[in-house]
Amino acid sequence: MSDKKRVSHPAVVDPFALLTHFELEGRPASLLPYGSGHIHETFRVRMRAAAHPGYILQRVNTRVFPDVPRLMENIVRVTGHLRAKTRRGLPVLTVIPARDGRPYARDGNGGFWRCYRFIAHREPGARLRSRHLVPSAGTFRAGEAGRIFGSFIIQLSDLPAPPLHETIRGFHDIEVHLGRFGNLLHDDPMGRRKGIPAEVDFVRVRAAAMGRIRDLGRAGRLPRRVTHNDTKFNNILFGPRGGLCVIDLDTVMPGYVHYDFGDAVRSAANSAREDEPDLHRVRLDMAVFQEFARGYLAGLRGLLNAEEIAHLAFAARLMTYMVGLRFLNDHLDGDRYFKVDRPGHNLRRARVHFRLLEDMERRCAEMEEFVSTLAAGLIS
Ligand code: ADP
Ligand code: GN1
Ligand code: MG
Repeated sequence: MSDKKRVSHPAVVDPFALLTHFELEGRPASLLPYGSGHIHETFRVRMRAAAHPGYILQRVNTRVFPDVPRLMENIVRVTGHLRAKTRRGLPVLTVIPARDGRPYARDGNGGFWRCYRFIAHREPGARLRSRHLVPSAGTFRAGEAGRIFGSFIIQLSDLPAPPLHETIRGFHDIEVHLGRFGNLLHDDPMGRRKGIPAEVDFVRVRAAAMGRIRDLGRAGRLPRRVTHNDTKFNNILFGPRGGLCVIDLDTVMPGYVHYDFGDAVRSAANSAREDEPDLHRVRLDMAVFQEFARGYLAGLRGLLNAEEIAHLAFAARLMTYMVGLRFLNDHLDGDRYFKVDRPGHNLRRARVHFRLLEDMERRCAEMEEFVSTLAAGLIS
């Protein structure tokens, strides 16, 4: 191999050493991998002064977020705005700047790191603490989550111009994901297509119906708002008395409320884990769906118009389909996007979502009716 072609092995980056780049209060004591997010490498930093809550250090996934300066520009703007709007005593995600003033630091390998103040919160019970798990919400927490995600839209509804950067292009554009699916089936880079004939049919027979939000949006019938776009249930932190705050602000950008509503329902109202091995356990938890919807509309305080409300129940089906499809695409593509623990992990997640969608389809009249009755003010 010529010198030109030789790839030098990057030095292993020591996350603890990275901490010296940031303006920390006091001296760090330890650092351990933390949380169950699918995207970034996340560490919890504890300080020598035990009373200090510590920090979250993240190596940003640049395959998913290629433009970190713009990503962090969004997050600084959004957290600044939220801070001004949030009730005293409630936490807001806080970016810790690097010593050079930027909201991120670089390592010797070109990697991007960022640091947040650690927000003390109540973790799910020990039974639920395994990696990659999204615990089903329970009705109280579902209502809280709805209220918090709803208020989040209100709080950001007067974010001053300019518009936020689009951090992932076409993130919730179903045509983008279906297009990718077609390409992956054609190229079949891992030879996995033959193992998923039922899933291919499942995706295809529903594809046309899933364009509804996109089409309404294009026709100018849905307002674009600043939305969170990753309203997975574990992106809300809870304290002993209820919800504390929204985290994971990487995808806050213009979108439709349907994406937030639907993504939250598919994660909170799944009676089983996102990667549940026993598909018989996967069903829609209707009580959780209802409490989430109730909280969401209460949090939004009448902001949504009739057209938006009319498609909320559908949005739960759309996002269950879309997230399932994204997992399936990643399975076909060799598991390059979502973190996985084992071979077939993404396929398992896709199957769980497709099963959940089937249950939503069976019960869609009940879901639709609940939302319209709720919106009509007949349910307090
Ligand atoms: P990902 O995009 O990989 O999901 P997140 O930003 O959601 O990354 O962080 C992963 C996990 O780290 C969260 O689910 C949460 O458990 C924890 N976490 C993130 N930020 C904070 C914070 N500021 N305080 C406490 N825990 C946090
Ligand atoms: C990812 O980042 P995290 O783990 O909260 C993903 C979401 C998916 C979710 C599926 C930026 O969420 O879109 O719905 O996994 N985030 C990104 O669990 O792709
Ligand atoms: Mg997350």
